[in-house]
Amino acid sequence: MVSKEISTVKDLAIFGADPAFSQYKMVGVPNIGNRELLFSYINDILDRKWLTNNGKYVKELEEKIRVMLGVKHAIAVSNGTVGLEIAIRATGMTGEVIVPSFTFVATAHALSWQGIIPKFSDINRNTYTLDAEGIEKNITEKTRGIICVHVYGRPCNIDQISEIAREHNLSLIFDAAHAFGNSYKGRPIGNFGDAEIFSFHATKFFNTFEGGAIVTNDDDIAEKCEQMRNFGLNGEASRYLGTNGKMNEVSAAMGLVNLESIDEFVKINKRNYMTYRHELEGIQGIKLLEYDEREKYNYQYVVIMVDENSAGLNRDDIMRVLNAEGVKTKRYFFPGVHKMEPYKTMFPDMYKFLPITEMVTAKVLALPTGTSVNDEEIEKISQIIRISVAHHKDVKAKLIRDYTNDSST
Ligand code: T4K
Repeated sequence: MVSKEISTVKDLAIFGADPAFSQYKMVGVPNIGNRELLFSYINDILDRKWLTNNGKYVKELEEKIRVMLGVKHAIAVSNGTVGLEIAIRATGMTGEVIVPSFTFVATAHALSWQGIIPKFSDINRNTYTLDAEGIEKNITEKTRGIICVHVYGRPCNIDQISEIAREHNLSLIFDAAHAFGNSYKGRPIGNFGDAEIFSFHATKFFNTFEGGAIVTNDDDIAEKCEQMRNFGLNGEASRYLGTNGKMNEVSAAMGLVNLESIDEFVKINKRNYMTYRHELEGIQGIKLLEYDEREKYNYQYVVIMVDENSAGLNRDDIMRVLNAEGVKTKRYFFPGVHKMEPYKTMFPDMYKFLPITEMVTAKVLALPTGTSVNDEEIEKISQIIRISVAHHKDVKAKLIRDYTNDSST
């Protein structure tokens, strides 16, 4: 519910006015498709008494994903992180693997969890994905692979990076956690590298509660991934070291239900994005992340870059102003993974080699989108940002006063 009008700086909640939203508007609120259909599937699952271990719903979901993406193999898993871990092992990554630090921490943890050292490489200043030249510079005799992340669903420089991987004989995985349904040069994401991994976590625009998928066009990798997600079993005996990465039937049912609404979710996300674009236009120092109109996108992340020099406020100031209004933004991604443990201790000087990551992590802010926000609410959120920037001196002074008072109590 949007209540108050915001036309002057005194209308902002940080100055004591009522918050714009009585219930929090949040990033990552799940999109939920046809409930009746989901309940009927769950009843069927309960009647059939087959709850997990490659059941009917999992197989059906895998087949639908496979066809949708035009890939040879889609392997449903319990979550994107386990999907990464399995793919890392199945593609033979060991030693050191090049990754971005500008990503969700799971990308690096999936390597470290199995004793592989993540070698952080900087991102490109325009795309925020791994910089191809930087990758080349970071390759050493210990490097066995590259994991690139399609951050916010915007594809990496896939052609150039695939070429580098080929030249240096490195395994290549794309962390496509954000890029389900997106394309690169007109071809669906999922068709590149040795394997790509999706996350179907609740906060993703397409969710299976928890879940994910490994997709690949390589028969050998697919077979390994399938068996590794099931303890490495091939029949009764294990053939590989494996884990339990199976998706359960209820998650798969949720996936099938949400697949039916996926076009609707994208339509809503895109409309939200366009509304933000219109409403945020011309605000000094606020730049909306752009998507290349020639490609397909799910538009699940609406991200602004806050340039303090022009806006007079930094990203955290905007976050605090919005928070006071009942808008919970997310700093995707802050801090850089190199500043989190165990990496901070392992590589204390890493920040010196990641100047673009340092700059970008200080500026990005994800705003609420998806089926739980409407145009009027987006207009309100944008208006809060506009008024704050227009009166940045007053806002900054108030935030500093509040901060000083908070710290002294
Ligand atoms: N690679 C990349 C690049 C990723 O972004 C991710 C996951 C992975 C790999 C690993 O995939 P998974 O193993 O997760 O499948 C969230 C998600 O937990 C995580 O899946 C996601 N990336 C990451 C970007 O976002 P947090 O720590 O921000 O989650 P949390 O609990 O703060 O929730 C985020 C927002 O969503 C809040 O505003 C609350 C809202 N929310 C959340 C849940 C769970 C809801 O409204 N309803 C819900 O059910 O990590």
